Amino acid sequence: MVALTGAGVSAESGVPTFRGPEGLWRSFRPSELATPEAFRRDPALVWEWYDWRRQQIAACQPNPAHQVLAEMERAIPDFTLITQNVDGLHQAAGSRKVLELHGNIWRVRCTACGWKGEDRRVPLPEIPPRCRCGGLLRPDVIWFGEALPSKVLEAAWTAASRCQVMLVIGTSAVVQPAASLPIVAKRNGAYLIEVNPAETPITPFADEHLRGPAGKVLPRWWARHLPAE
Ligand code: BJW
Ligand code: ZN
Repeated sequence: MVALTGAGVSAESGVPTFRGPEGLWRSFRPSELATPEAFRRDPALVWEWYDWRRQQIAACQPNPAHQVLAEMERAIPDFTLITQNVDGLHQAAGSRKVLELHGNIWRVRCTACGWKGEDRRVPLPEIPPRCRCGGLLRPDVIWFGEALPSKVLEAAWTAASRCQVMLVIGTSAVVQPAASLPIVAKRNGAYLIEVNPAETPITPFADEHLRGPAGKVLPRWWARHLPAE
């Protein structure tokens, strides 16, 4: 079993989604904040935005959807959680193995020496933050036009092509290559269940569409499908 999550799974925790009426992209232009070009042009501006989002996320707790996914990992022997989210809320809920396709907002990476590490300070004391080597640090997330971490993508692709059931939760399924994973699963015979209050490009391929907020819908679904003791 595979679960693929997107920003919608964290919406009920208070983390803004990207698209939709209250999404981040209503107020901010992706090309000015979430591309390598934007960072080269104005690292301080990009870091101001990430520092603000880190402060928002730091105040958020996992919700019942994150918790149920952590329970699924404990209950189902072959379970893979793939997330597009960078907020770390799956790990905070107790999920141990999380394939993070788009990185993690709590990690930084040096643009000069390649050093990577965790930095959970909010707000950051210095913007833009610098590495010990003097190089500019960047958030260790994947921006538009950047390749996804190859090992993580490979593991996600393999899991998607082998799974019998895929849950697709809280993603608008428009950002590639993540949006192809449900199609890969379906093409290989998986049963596709979508959890989302809205329709997405995946809906026509889904065997079931559980319409509603993940924090309500997923615990109910799980209660009905709990594996026997
Ligand atoms: C609820 C809910 C509730 C609300 N319960 N649900 C092929 C075709 C066209 C374009 C491309 C293509 N291949 C690549 C591209 C370009 C691009 C792309 O896909 N663009 C499209 C937008 C057109 N892709 C890329 O650039 C990727 N890189 C790449 O392909 O590289 C190729 C390459 C190879 C080799 C060398 C070099 C390059 C990288 C994509 C990186 C995405 N990055 C971001 C930012 C991450 C860092 C950060 O957080 O700042 O990732 S963008 C943003 O979108 C973020 C998300 O992870 C991602 C997906 O969003 P998600 O999770 O789906 O959220 P929303 O907001 O869109 O949807 C929320 C959903 O929740 C909605 O459906 C709601 O209804 C629902 N919801 N409340 C359940 N309570
Ligand atoms: Zn460095």
